[in-house]
Amino acid sequence: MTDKSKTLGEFIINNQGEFKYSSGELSRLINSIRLAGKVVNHEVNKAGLVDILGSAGDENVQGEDQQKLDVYANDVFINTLVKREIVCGIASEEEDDYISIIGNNKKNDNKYVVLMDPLDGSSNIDVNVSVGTIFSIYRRVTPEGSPVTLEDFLQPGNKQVAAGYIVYGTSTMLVYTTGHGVNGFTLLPAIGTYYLSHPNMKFPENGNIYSVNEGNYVHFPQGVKDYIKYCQKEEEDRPYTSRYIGSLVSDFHRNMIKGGIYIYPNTSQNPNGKLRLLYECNPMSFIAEQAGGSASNGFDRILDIQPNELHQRVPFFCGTKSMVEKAESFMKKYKSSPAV
Ligand code: AHM
Ligand code: MG
Repeated sequence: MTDKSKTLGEFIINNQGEFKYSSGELSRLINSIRLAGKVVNHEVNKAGLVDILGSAGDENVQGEDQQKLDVYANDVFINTLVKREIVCGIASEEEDDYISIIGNNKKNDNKYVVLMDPLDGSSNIDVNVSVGTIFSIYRRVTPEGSPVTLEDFLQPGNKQVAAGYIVYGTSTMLVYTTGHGVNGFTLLPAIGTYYLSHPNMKFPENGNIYSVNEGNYVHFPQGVKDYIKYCQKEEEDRPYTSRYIGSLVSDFHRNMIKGGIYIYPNTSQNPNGKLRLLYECNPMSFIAEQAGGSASNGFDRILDIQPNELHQRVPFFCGTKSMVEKAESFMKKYKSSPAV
């Protein structure tokens, strides 16, 4: 069997031995995410056909409008994980607080917690632009069998045991890592099976794409302004190409395949940036590093940040290693100056 005819199900079983404390629990968990992803994919794909678009009328905990599909995706992932009783806790970008899961036997022996952004880039849904699900998995740090606590969720990204995303794009792909490289699987919708289409994904050594919302330029820190000017300068292999979808999963996915950097910096209005450390930046950083890339807050490695709250935001520079290092070198010039 060639690698590419391998299904995700087969891949999970074949690679189960890679997990240090393998008991099949993590494999079952990834299987559940695969299943929930298919359900969400089905709904996302018919979004233009049914009356499901528009705001659900609620705001999420960050005060942003929730689209109906956000709510739907959040429910699908939570229900799938809760009903199958394979995690002890869940934290979601769409929930105010974490969820502790007690099994039917009123005891929970599961070892893993999941943190997720069930539908990232949701402002793109009603214009038919790709969106994605991002997930991050940790072993709990509190004793098994007891309810989870905040401590189980506030772990630095370097403690992740697995992370991944599903991109609902021109085709739907699930890309994930368990710390042994990154593999991408494409969904064949007719039969509902994911095939290993992108084994051992790696950022190309050099990149020439920069992805940043340049409309916010005036509010960027001087280091980012200077880096953008560097990207645009006619010299050596530059100017680089600018590509910004405004959907993190899609921007990251393209940059990982073609070579590029994604930046969401701190701005004068948002001193910590926009993206969430636990639901977006940590999982993407784990994947980036496993694919030979790099991720930073402009100064330090994202995966080494000790989180202090669930919905914490952080500036994000992620992609081809040499490009992230270059951007950091511009940031460091102004380290002692005010952020903006
Ligand atoms: P969301 O979690 O509310 O969807 O926000 C995250 C999204 C990212 O996918 C995207 O890269 C970024 O926000 C775009 O923000 P902006 O519109 O400010 O450029
Ligand atoms: Mg998001």
